[in-house]
Amino acid sequence: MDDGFIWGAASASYQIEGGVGERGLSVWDMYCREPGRILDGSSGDVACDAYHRWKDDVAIMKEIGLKAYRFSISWPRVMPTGQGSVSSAGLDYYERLCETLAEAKIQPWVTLFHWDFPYELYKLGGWMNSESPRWFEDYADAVTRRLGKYVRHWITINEPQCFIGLGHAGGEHAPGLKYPLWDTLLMSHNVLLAHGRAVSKIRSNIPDARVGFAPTGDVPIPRSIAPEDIERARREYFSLKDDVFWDVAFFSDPVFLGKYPEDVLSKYGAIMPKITSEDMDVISAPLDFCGQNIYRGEGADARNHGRPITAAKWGITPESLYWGPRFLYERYKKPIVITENGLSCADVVSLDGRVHDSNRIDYLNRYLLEYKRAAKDGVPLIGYFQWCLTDNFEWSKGYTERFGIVYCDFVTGVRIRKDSSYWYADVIRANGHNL
Ligand code: IFM
Repeated sequence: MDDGFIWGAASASYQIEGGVGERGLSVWDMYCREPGRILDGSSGDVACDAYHRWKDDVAIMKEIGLKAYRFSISWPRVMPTGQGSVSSAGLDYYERLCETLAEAKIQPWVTLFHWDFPYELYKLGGWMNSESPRWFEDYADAVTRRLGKYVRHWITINEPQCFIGLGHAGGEHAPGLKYPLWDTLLMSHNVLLAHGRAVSKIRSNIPDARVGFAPTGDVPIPRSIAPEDIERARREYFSLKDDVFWDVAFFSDPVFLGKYPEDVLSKYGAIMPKITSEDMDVISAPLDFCGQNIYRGEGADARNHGRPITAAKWGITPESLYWGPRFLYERYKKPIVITENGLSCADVVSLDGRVHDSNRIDYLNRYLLEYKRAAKDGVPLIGYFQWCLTDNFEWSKGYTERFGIVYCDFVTGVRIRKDSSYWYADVIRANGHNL
């Protein structure tokens, strides 16, 4: 990879922090308390206890040689009721983390929102409330004022597909609602406005900031490299799906191109909120990079019985890390950062006290080879964030899925580096030349 390529790992506040008594509540706190919502009946109340054990995590990151750590800020930790008063203790926590990362020469990449929406704002209508973009802007202001001297890289919002699509339309994630489409289209528009307002706020508080956002979506894999197959996959990637929230273009075209896709407007225009050109100017405030979370592709071998899958039963499709970045770069013309990629495995601690996650090494190796191929074919790649540093609370799956390169014992809080973390350390040291 180019010099300066960012090798990182990622995490999210609700999934790792715990420290629930030391912050305001989020919709995930409420959702987890409702019986039957989480597969193993658990919650993020303690999780990896990173709120108290963050120094252990930074020490491990240093051992691995990570160049960057992507983590998210808990909005209700910074603003317990989501607006108004700011908790200086909450911000102190993130400031100490950033300081310690700086000492370890690890760049912080901060995500402002990774799904833990303040419960008090939810009671006011949440993302449906037309004030929600302003709430988010005020929160972004408080965070960037305090952390601006440490943090240059910012990601506004993680995977709107999930917290709108799964959270407010499908009912499988917090807050567990099944709103009609016109409401969720309105919410999506407010989320996009919130993103745009936060971008401007970040830039006014931190003039040299580098800003992006981190949506997701499965990548159609061309059947062959015949131009017509490539074109078919490209078109499919950016066209309307049965579920509009999984259309990559639905969230990314407004942000990068300043307009909603035509197919969305023609199918749903009548139930979309009123959209003004001023709105679109706010939403399309220029970004520095195109972040994308990519885990899998679709198409190529979907009918192949016995094809390789992860513990979460997601198809293993390394080519998604070639075609996704390539298609995104062609359409949005921004340097690419993979803001999440990884897999869950049924990891165990072996009798020798170690975690031998050879499946994860194989997966990461294959995906990174494809990512490197994209670079060779001219796609500008800035970085790669493995998901995730430590095993953690995997939303409605609770602790039944382990995605980390570091094992977490959720009873004792003890961390054990998995084999993949040693392998990843070698890749980082060689800047990918050993792949
Ligand atoms: O754990 C999640 C993360 O919070 C968002 N992206 C996908 C990951 C794995 O499911």
